[in-house]
Amino acid sequence: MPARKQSSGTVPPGPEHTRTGLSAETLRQAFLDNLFYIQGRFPEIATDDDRYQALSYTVRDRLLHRWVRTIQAYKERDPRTVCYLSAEYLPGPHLANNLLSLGIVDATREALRGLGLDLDAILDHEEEPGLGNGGLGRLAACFMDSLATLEIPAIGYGIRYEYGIFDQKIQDGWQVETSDTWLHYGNPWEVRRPGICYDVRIGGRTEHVTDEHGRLRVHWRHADLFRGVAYDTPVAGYGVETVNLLRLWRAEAAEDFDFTVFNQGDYVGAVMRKVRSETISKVLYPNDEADSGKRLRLLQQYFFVSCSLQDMLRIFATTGRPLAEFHAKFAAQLNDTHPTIAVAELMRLLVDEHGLDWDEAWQATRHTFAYTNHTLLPEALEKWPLPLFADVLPRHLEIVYEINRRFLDDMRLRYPDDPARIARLSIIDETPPKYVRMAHLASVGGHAINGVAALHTRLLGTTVLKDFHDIWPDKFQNKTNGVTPRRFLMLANPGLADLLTEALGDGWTRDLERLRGLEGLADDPAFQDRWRQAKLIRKAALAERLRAGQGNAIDPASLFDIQAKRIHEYKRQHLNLLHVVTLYNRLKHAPDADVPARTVLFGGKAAPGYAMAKLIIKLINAVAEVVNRDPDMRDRLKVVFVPDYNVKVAQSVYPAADLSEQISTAGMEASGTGNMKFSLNGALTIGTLDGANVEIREAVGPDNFFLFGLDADEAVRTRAAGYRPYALYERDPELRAAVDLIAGGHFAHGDAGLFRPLVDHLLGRDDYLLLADYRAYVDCQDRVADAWRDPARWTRMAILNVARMGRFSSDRAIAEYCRDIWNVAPARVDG
Ligand code: 7GP
Repeated sequence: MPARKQSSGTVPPGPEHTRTGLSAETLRQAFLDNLFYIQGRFPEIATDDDRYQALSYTVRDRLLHRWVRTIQAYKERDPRTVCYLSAEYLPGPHLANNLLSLGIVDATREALRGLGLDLDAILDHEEEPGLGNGGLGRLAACFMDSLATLEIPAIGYGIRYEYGIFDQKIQDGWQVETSDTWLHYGNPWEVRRPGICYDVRIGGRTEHVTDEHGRLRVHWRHADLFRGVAYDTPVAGYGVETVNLLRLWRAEAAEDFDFTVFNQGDYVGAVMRKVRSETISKVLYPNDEADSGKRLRLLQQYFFVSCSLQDMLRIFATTGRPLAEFHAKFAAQLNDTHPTIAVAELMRLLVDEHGLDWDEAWQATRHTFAYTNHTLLPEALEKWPLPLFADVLPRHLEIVYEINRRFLDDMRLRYPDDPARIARLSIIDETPPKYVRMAHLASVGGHAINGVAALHTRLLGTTVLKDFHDIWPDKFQNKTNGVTPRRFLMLANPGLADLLTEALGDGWTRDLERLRGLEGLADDPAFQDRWRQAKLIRKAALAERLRAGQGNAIDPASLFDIQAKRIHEYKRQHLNLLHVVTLYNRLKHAPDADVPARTVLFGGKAAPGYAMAKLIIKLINAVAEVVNRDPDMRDRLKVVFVPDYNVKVAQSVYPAADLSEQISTAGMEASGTGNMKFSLNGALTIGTLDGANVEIREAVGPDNFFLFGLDADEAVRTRAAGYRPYALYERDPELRAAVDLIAGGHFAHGDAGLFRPLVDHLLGRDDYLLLADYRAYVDCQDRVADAWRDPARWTRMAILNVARMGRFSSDRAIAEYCRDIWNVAPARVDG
């Protein structure tokens, strides 16, 4: 660990409290206490899990102390508070991160060593909360880390899924999904708050009545009632006293029994109703596209949003301020459209339940919310079929209609002769059966709209949300994503982190721009040596992990060429494979060729219903099977699929990479964040001008980035000009050979049918322009190989990459959100 404030040195002498003390001795005592009093065990018979739990409770006690003080400080000072509304969070394992935040990694290691225990073995035991699919959920977790570290008052609101993202097994080369039982051993990091719970109503109908003052009131005669109970997880800032709150909602039955049913003697029926309520927070939907039309998904969204807003209103009531000032207390961020029903729900709560008039409520609502868009893929833009929406949320539909009526009336004044534009802007898509367009609701109902990289924000304003950009150009902002250097460098790559601290001091951990100080060392041979040494250690560790898991022997000295992210056609794992097959063909034809040894690693899950993505996984494994046992390869080419890619695995993958594959079709990856994590760990990027790659290349310098392929505008033009992939296939012998080998069944034990759907798509439509980019990609990979042959040159490039990654810290991203969107300031918590 980088040398930072370690407890043993800073705590004054004298007896320490066993629940707050930070010295090795106190930690050891607390650990043994917890082993005994929480787990009911003594060291000789304790299991891995007992040790993990005992240590986690030891750390949790220390967090709670700061947590309570943070809440007290916020209560006294009543600061504006960020509420991050997100259906997904992918925090990764908690224990190591909390040790790091508290500055007690070394003390804990020492405490355990005294008992003959190894901290890393205990850390390895943690089952991570997989409460997200990929980039969007991980971004939310990085943001929570940075909010706490920057001492910003913040609450993350979401859903406590009982089953998170599925576990991935590979059987016969195919992905097989098994259920994620992350709560099986209990979760020491959460505190259940039975007292913080809210009723959530759905269905039924509305009644419009005039009250005794002649005011029109709406009564919602709901059909069903659930209850959401808060589960709180502390989120500790790094090197500060702040501990913020991640509050996830679990669905329960509003009453333990349905008494009308019970009275009729149907005990089992009454219990079944309870079970049905709990299904709302049972499982995370595994697609990273929208699951349009899924009633349960809409219920999940409304459920967590309603609980969160009711919670915000409860907190607000304690300030004694008038409700029309709600927005002065809270800045609520909509993490994509999943929580967007919040716009209608806040209106409902303010108008129907709290009696505000519409205009006042609308003013508060618009100033509360802001919307982040994470994708341009049309299939991922959420729209709810109107009949479903009306059935589940009849009152909200009325509110959406009213919002839309007022909005479109304004727009008709602005565009009197343009009904087509009015139809495009409308929150309601009139195509039968009609839909509610959630991105439109978010755009109308908030004060800011942001994309997650410069290119993505530009495309958002010129394509998907162009009509909104025309009316409100100032509402659009760019907020390029960032990643936390704590988890993804300090925790994941302690060797490199130590080297950086030695060279620069430890200021970079909270001010990543300071990495720039490395530039002067880029050509220093001694520093380069140590740099390579640090990289080699992580590569050997990953190799060992994979050997232990799958029996794959891979050579740490080879070039580790890694693509790790969700499997999707637009991310083009199969373009990477076309390169692998091309290398394979070259080596088959010239077995003595002098090529540097390469290990190509893939990791990632495919949505269970996405057949083509699953076929790509099968193809990766099929190619691996043939390539890895072909003696002609002589260990110069290896292909490995790393199963069950999650945050924990990612932390061992990023530090081991030499080459980072960021090869999506230009214009399709909103930002990417893996690209930043790889680069921050000293991998060089081969990539297209897509998402944040554009800015990464700008930052590290074009000479230190392997660029290839069409840019976003060229991609559009290529498609418009009548793209014919087959002609490219015919023209390029290497491409043809690679495609033919796959099509002919070489990787399928002779079965020419297996990969036919994939090949047919490439030769027929090739929506993601693989063939258009193939030649540029393969040639660029040759340049990669050339650079790799020259270790001094490669290492220099790697050092410069890390030196110039400062702006991709999520601390920078969060500081921008605070300044430009949320208008919030730090509230320091004193120690
Ligand atoms: C992802 C984007 O695909 C990725 O490019 C970006 O870096 C990340 O969000 C964070 O902004 N999108 C999702 O994960 C997702 O689920 C559907 O998008 C709404």
